[in-house]
Amino acid sequence: MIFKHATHSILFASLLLASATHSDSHAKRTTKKMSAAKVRKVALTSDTLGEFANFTQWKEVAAFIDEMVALHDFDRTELELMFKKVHYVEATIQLIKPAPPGRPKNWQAYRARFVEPVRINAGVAFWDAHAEALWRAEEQYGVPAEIIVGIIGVETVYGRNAGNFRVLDALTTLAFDYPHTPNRAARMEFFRRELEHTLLFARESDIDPFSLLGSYAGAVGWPQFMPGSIRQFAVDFDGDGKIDLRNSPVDAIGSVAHFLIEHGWKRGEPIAFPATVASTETSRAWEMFIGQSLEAKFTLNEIKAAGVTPSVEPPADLQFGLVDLQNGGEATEYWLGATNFFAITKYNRSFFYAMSVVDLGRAVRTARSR
Ligand SMILES: [Ca+2]
Repeated sequence: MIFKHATHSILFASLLLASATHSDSHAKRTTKKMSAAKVRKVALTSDTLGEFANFTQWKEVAAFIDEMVALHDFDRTELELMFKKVHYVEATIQLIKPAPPGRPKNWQAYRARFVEPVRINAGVAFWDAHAEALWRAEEQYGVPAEIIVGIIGVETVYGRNAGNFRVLDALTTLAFDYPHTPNRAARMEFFRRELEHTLLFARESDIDPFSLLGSYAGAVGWPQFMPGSIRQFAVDFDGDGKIDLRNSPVDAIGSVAHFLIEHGWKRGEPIAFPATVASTETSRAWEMFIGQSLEAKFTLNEIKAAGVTPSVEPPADLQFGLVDLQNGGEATEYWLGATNFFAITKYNRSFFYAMSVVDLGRAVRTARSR
């Protein structure tokens, strides 16, 4: 569940501009201080990730503490003690920065990173180990096992890449020292709210907030839920009385299915249909369906009339959106995405992501049936 919807070229240009006018030199100082030995240590253990930044002396952190005390009745002294122990993690700043403009988007190259033998074999083992929970999630929520298997595989290779950053460190760093991008204010606000959710989740679950580990962006566990999503959508699917997405793959399975249902997944409905588009200059009316919002809101007749031809005839009573999967210099692939396709894009707002989930899930199911 990571967020990459910025326009790369614009972002990169303004990053260069921003670095010249950056008044808070903290980020730069920490970069310089990262010796090779330090970097090596950072890579080895989560305990040593980052360094003390005295966050309690940051004006914005003090304001955040005021807010938490006023809104949620947190104990000020406890919060101050906690923020004294939070580390500044330069790596999160580097990793959150958008990639510099590079090669054009390439679906086949993207897909090859996720639909490959290591991940497929791990998916078969995961499905075998958790067949009962996957079946139960499918029964209860109507989300097919292969879609849950696809998501957890693309997210973390079945728990192998769940991340070792302390969520408190990552979120505090991003909430108060986000890199200077055009959407900086919105991103900082987002991470502040996630930090708030982290504190609330820890209190509600009676756990030490420092015990939560996750990605550089604060996404937790096998399914990489942000803390806000944990509070809203995660479920205790193994029935042990607590939600633990890092140590309970069964909780992860139920939570992924519940997330999809809450984002519009419809039991029994199809996901996507391959299609071709009219190619003459006079018949490119279908281009109006490109770059629309992430929902299926057009009738089949509307889409066909604009020059899109499904290769397999979809049910006429469903609505669709046009999915374009660009392949660099090669021909773009087109699909008609139904509501369930767009439900997957709510997990990560990317056509490439959603289609990789579908393809990995199918590849695992096929491998398992051999
Ligand atoms: Ca549980």
